[in-house]
Amino acid sequence: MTQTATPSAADTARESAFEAVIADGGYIEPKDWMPDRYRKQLVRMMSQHAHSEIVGMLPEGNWLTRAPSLRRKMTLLAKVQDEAGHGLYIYCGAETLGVDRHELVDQLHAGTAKYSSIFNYPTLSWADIGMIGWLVDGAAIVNQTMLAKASYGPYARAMIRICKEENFHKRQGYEICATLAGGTPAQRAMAQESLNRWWWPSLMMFGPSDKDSPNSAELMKWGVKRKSNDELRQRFVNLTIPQGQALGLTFPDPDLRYDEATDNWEFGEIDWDEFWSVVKGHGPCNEERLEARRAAHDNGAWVRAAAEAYAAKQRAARAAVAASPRETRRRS
Ligand code: FAQ
Repeated sequence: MTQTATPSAADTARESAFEAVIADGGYIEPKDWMPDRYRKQLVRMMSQHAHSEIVGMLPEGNWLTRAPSLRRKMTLLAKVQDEAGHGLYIYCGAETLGVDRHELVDQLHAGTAKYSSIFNYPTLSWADIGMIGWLVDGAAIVNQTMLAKASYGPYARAMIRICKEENFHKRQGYEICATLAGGTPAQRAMAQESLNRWWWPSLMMFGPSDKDSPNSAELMKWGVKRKSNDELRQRFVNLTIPQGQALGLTFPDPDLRYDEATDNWEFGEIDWDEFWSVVKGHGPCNEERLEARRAAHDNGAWVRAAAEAYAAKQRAARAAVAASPRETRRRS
């Protein structure tokens, strides 16, 4: 027979303090007490998010050598570097919860960690780079602007900074789409074909519908999520349809219609079988993406070894100075 320990007065007091901060809309900081589940949920979300930023470099990286002009190449290069920065930033944030980023990266390479489904689709044309900026960064901004109000301080602050850069990426992508949509018939067709492929996977980025989202209730109770998956998806659709119309492009959804009563763009049913299949590792590029990440990790082993050797040398030099007599220290 298992026995459940009765919580002590101290346990109850710290739990009440935690709940009070949440109820007040305040921030939980790394050294504050937090329930185990809260910590676990944040590690889960933040590690998936960090992995998404890192894996998300791959579809765009595919076009660095083929960007149509020097200007496009430079801006794409800067965007891909920004995504790397976001990943590192969020891994740091996750480490404030007591996990080691190497452990998280190992999970990614072992195929046991998740990352956003969207990055398992291929980039077949230059227009895809425009669509990723406009739609994928656009969806990420809608999601992350809310996460910037999350109850865990380091995550919320990371989101504020990241959203500023994602906004720039979105404009960059939209400008590519506008150029193609206003270009030759072939360029316009390329933009339309790309929108046809990226529209539905972009809607899937927001996760399963609320009724099938096992984590939402807990995350919303604790103020990590401030809006549900479906609410954010609807907001993204409402913002994006007029932007597509301004470009003269058509969305691949015969059920799309504006509902004046709710002021919402209603949309058709998402193919949830496709979504779960991609999440479970059977999307068009899942294997390729993981293989590329593993290879990058292996090829970067010498960089990590060199950085570690340099850090060890610096530590030894600092220790020698600290151990030397005061007189020698002043002269050196
Ligand atoms: N893909 O119970 P829920 C970006 C999983 S960053 C794969 O609803 P939750 C920047 C979910 O993990 C994009 N898996 O989960 C960029 C859970 O599995 P688990 C990434 C998904 O956490 C732009 C299960 O399904 N952004 O794009 C997906 O409450 C351009 C049940 O789902 C973030 O990570 C999916 N789409 O809500 C970079 C933002 N959706 O863990 C390069 C932070 C759900 O129980 C280029 N994350 N799953 O085994 C979030 O906001 C949330 O985690 C959601 C999912 C909304 C993604």
